[in-house]
Amino acid sequence: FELTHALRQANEAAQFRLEYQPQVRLSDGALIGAEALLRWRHPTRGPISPAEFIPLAEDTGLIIPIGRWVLEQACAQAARWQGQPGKPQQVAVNVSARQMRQSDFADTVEQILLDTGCPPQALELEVTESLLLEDAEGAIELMTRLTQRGVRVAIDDFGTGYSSLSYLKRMPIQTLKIDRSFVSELSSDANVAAIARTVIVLARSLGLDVLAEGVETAEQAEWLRREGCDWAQGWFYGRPAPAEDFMAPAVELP
Ligand code: G
Ligand code: G
Ligand code: MN
Ligand code: NA
Repeated sequence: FELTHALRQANEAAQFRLEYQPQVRLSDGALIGAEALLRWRHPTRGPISPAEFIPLAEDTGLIIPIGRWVLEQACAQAARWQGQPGKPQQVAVNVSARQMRQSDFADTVEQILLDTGCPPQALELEVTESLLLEDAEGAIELMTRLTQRGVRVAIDDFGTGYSSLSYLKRMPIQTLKIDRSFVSELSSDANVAAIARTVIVLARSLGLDVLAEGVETAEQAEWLRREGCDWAQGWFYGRPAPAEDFMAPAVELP
């Protein structure tokens, strides 16, 4: 089995699907959006994790057509969900640094929004800290253009990369996503809890929304809500699912 060869054919052979994972407001459990996650099922090898094929797609440049397909699908889905009760009104899409460094990335996003009828406010782009560090000026320019359109930008996996706090105040971003490695150790490691608490305070001080990833238990959700975290995502609320199976999590009354 040759992964690069298989990956090259995957898009044309319609082996990709998107799944959507709910994101909720911690104060009342209301659905606020969903993250689109790419899934690849190979006819003989079965499901292959993005953790395995995204790095390869980045190295080979295949992430450009694949990432474009993901944006088109996610925006089309967000447009279909607009105004539907119980459906996400905002969709978050992971974009890799290589994609965003394409000189026509902003044009591509704007064209896809037009073609699909997706309101810019319904799209959030999840970028990683590495993008910001590699070419800070370019990233600021790009994100300024997109956010002026109304597209939201989130920093994904916050705290796991080479964070530079000085960039944060210059970056036109709206959301920090606390990496799930912090959430999973909240109750077992006091230092991790201190870091998570500090990220929440940092985000709020900068006027950013903060979302905790990988929330699996009611205890984690309650701790995060108490500490002032705005939003959460994780198996406690729902697993990633195809759009047609998407179910809003049952609202938890406090
Ligand atoms: O849940 P999951 O195993 O799908 O995610 C594994 C990793 O793959 C995560 O880091 C996630 O950000 C990344 N990923 C999932 N979908 C996409 C996508 O469409 N584009 C990019 N660039 N990364 C993705
Ligand atoms: O890096 P990114 O945040 O885009 O990755 C999302 C990844 O996290 C996906 O692989 C998704 O399946 C996974 N994920 C989502 N919710 C949970 C959770 O509650 N627990 C764990 N362990 N993984 C989760
Ligand atoms: Mn993500
Ligand atoms: Na993440």
